[in-house]
Amino acid sequence: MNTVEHISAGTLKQLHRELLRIRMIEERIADIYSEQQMRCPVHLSTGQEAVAVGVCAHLVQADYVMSGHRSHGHYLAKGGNLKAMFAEMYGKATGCTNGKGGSMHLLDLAAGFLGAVPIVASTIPIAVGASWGSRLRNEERVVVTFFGEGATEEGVFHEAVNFASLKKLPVVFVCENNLYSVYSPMEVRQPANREVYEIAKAHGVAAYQGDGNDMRSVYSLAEQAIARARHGEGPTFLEFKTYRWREHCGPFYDNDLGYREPAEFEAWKVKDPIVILERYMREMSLLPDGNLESLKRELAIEIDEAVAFAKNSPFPKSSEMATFTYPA
Ligand SMILES: Cc1ncc(C[n+]2csc(CCOP(=O)(O)OP(=O)(O)O)c2C)c(N)n1
Ligand SMILES: [Mg+2]
Repeated sequence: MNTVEHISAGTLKQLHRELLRIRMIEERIADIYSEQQMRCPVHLSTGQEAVAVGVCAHLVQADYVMSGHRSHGHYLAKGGNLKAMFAEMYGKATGCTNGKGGSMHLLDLAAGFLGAVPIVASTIPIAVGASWGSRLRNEERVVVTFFGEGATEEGVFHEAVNFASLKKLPVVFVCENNLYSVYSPMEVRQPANREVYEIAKAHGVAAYQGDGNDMRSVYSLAEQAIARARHGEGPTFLEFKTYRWREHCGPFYDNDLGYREPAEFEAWKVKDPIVILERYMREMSLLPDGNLESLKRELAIEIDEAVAFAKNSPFPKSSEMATFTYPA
């Protein structure tokens, strides 16, 4: 795939805003989690946000996105409602799944966010099925499914990629390879010298690898993959190398557990996707310092309002415990 060098100034500013927004939202979650009012587990994507933003920038409302346990960035980048997300995490009736799902079951049909499910790899076949269903109904849409590299170790991943390849479905498989599945590094899970994206190639799917911390790399690869899908050229698999900063599950850091080296962590922190994008934008004179402070203030107010909305919302009624569940 060619790299597209030119991204307009307006687009760069939008990408930067969304990147910063997701970072600030998840950092707020980390800050307030210890209040113990948010009782669901949280899997933060701090450090990985550029993948969500750079991919979803090419989607329209009618397109579908699905995700897994680490889904906040994907939900928000697809246009999910922030107030409904916080309310969901507080278990409130105003939450995007009526307060019954929590962080790992976000869903916003109005935004085309078809849902997140924490069973690793489970949404990959659902996304492919949604795409097949759209084809049968003559509805034109691209479906993007986000997952970690651990999901490629589940059998259903292969079945789903094979079927999408066979039917030339307009699906983009987006793998965020953050090097770990919980505490297990790649060395103990997959043969040496195998690249994850090569697995998709074996199923006859176009597959590419990019730098998940470089917004421009993500944006360009996603632009081409989504254009291929829209033009009937079939599925694409994109593997983005990236790194989760915080613990696998929860608001803290877990480097003290010893499963990853401090030097590795520090090297990835230097590659902060926000720092990389801001450096480029400053070189292009697109980011005066003053503007950044007012942008941060504006985003902080939006987050304050969403948290207050969530805290002030009612819990679901006990008489509604079984609604929207199966069997109801
Ligand atoms: C089928 C299944 N097996 C195991 C788990 C427990 N589990 C939750 S997240 C996770 C790690 C997944 O790693 P990866 O797909 O690389 O995503 P990451 O957490 O790194 O973003 C595991 C094993 C699960 N939720 N579902
Ligand atoms: Mg992983």
